[in-house]
Amino acid sequence: MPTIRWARRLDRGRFFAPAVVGILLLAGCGSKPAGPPTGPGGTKAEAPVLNVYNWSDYIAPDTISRFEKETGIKVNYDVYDTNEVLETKLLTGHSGYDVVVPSAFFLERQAREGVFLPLDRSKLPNYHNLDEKLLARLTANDPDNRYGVPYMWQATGIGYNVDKVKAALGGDVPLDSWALVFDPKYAAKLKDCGITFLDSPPEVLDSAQIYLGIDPNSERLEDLAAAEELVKKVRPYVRYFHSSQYINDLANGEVCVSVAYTGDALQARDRAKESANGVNIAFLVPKEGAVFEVDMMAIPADAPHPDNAHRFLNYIMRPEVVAEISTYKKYPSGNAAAIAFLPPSVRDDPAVYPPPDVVARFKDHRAESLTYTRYENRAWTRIRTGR
Ligand code: N2P
Repeated sequence: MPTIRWARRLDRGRFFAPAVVGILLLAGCGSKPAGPPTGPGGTKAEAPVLNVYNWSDYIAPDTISRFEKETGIKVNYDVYDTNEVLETKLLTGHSGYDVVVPSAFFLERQAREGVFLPLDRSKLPNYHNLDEKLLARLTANDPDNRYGVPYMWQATGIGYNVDKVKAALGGDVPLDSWALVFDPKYAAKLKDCGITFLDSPPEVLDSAQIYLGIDPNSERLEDLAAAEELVKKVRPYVRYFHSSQYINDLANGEVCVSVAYTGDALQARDRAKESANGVNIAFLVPKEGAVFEVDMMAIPADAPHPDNAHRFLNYIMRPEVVAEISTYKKYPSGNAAAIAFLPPSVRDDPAVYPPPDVVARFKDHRAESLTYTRYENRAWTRIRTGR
């Protein structure tokens, strides 16, 4: 029963884990409620429900409904737009979610905290479709690829309105560099047409460190201070900090430069084209480099429906299913077999699948220690509040 209640809460987009724990305690079952009956093969039969928590703007329109139709499993689908929001829920526990999608460098430390269930590969026959080179690269974050299945990948770079930026900067246009947002000389000129930053400390501070030539994986406090100082200097020119609002705002010309995830900037490009509003959006991976991220589907250790979760992961690993997500959302997937299912307009778009010289500028990210993150969060609060 509690599972269904949780699902209803998720349906409404509101979810209060403490309230659920309270209900369980009041019912006199502090740990687990009596489980559902045992099914054939000795495994517990799960309720036909799946609670998915994914990034916003990160799935195709029919992905979920097709899974529901095929399996009879009802999916409660919730979204977030920062790793930080997801992490708070995962570290608190009892999130109620069956599938979550942290970036690999977040999954790395969450796994150390015991947050995830090891994947059961026997339930993932489509696993062989995944890109082996990417899987090997990911073992730095997820040894033996134990907990995560790569979903989509991207760089954190700059989405911009080509015409407005050129108009604001005149002939002096560094359209290949983080200087566009981190050099006050340029940021001041772009203030009026609108600069936005992601609302995530590592995304912005690591990008600032890359601009400064500092290793973004550094945990030295003087390196953090250097990034803080840099971002504070341009803070007066930043219109807002938000990690998804910029898609629409770039698309309709409300803002002109966003520190952005690749696919989100490209969605803005597509939305502008569809509405034929004359807005021309491009994405740049700065010459100094950019943080490379792979978002990983994983199953929380306390997921109420781990079998359904495996079925969902296996479904997403079908090449034609994930290719459709890449087609709609302009993110390359971690599925090598999916490439054959992409329309040429996506497969051959160098902004979606960047050429090797651009990929060479991607910087892998390792987990931060929780202590360093605390310092980083304090710096972020100082930046955001302007103190
Ligand atoms: C989707 C953003 C996903 C990329 N809107 C963040 N890792």
